[in-house]
Amino acid sequence: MDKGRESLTDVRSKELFEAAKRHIPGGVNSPVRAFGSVGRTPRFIASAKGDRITDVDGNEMIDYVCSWGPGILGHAHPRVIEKVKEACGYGLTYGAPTEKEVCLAKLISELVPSMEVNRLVSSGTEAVMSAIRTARGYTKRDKIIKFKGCYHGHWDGLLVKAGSAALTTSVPDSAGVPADYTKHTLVALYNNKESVEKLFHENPKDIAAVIVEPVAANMGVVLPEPGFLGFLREITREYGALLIFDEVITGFRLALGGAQEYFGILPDLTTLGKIVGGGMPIGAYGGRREIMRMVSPDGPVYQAGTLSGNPIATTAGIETLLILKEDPLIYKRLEKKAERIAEAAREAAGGKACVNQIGSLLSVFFTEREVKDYEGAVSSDTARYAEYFGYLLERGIYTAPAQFEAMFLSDAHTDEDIEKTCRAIRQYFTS
Ligand code: KE4
Repeated sequence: MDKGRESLTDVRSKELFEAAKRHIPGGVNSPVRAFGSVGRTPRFIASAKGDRITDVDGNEMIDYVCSWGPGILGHAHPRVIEKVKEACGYGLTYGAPTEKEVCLAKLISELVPSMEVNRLVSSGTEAVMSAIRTARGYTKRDKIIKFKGCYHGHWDGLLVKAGSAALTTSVPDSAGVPADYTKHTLVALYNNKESVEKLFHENPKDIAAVIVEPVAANMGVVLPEPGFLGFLREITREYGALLIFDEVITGFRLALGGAQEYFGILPDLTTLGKIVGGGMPIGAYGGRREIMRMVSPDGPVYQAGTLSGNPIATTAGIETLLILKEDPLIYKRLEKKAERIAEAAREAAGGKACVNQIGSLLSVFFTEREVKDYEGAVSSDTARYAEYFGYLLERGIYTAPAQFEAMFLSDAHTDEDIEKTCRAIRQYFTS
């Protein structure tokens, strides 16, 4: 048996996957879960606790997906579970305002001061589409700038790719999205100031907002070049457009106040998801009062949601944020864990891979180039990544099942499991 290879079966996962494919598109409720880009049967998970997940065949694995970010405290944190169980006894949803929504709104404003006023929704996508509608309502402009390789959920207007005319035009990047729905979406290049300046010069009075992942984590982890976020802050101010930080991943992860605290750049609007719900479905968007008062029922921008701010989700979100607030040293601990893995991978890869890491986010790119932008990211050898993923999976390490995703650390990752992971990564690169 290969060093560290565990006797893993996936018989039950295979059975469930076949059954799932008969009733669910691709057998999954979100495409990345299908393991398509790593060419394997997805593991159907039965339970999770701390930094471990256990699949339906009984394989226990160290989890670096953490449900794509929400799991910053580790799975099934006792305090969160206890509060959620208690809340269930009072009913699951009322469709009416509750004290917990006031509590979470105040907590979000306290931890992310630029979100003076915020609205809860049920996903990051909903937060993004609502923030953009608000920006358009506030500025009375139609165009939006997004960045190639950044992902902001599956809202029609942002499912775009650069059109034939270089970057200035965009065309739908999904079937079912009418060209009309993307004609106001302009595509720039991450970390490329000139591509943004060009779009503003061509559309000086038409751009409602620039939306950006302050740390790109959907082309793999790509850090903003020094000064890039500050540049976006200035050019949007200069042209009267709003700056939207999509902090669905970075919110409460890079720092308690998210990327805007980490980099010291304040956007006009922020979108949140993942951690804000503590594992339950919550998204949020917010910003200055003068902008958010555009939102119904205060203002003319309509947005609504049956389960927005429901008492169970807000319970999980509040408890998670309180735990993070009570223990700000968590961010140093998280960063150290990620640094250990990044350093092990960098050393073992010996230039054969590029490892980007910031805070508790990291990606191993199978390219000898430095990955500082979209072009660098897509130069990666995705077949090598799939092989690396399988090597780790067979040794009980569950990392992102796609090159263009991030690895997530949690406070529950033990030193022993981090060391086991570093050992397996070293073995991969030297095997
Ligand atoms: P949701 O609608 O999936 O809650 O959030 C959309 C979203 C918005 N903004 C950013 C920066 C995001 O990363 C996401 C969703 N992230 C993906 C992972 N790359 C979720 C995983 C999935 O799609 O299953």
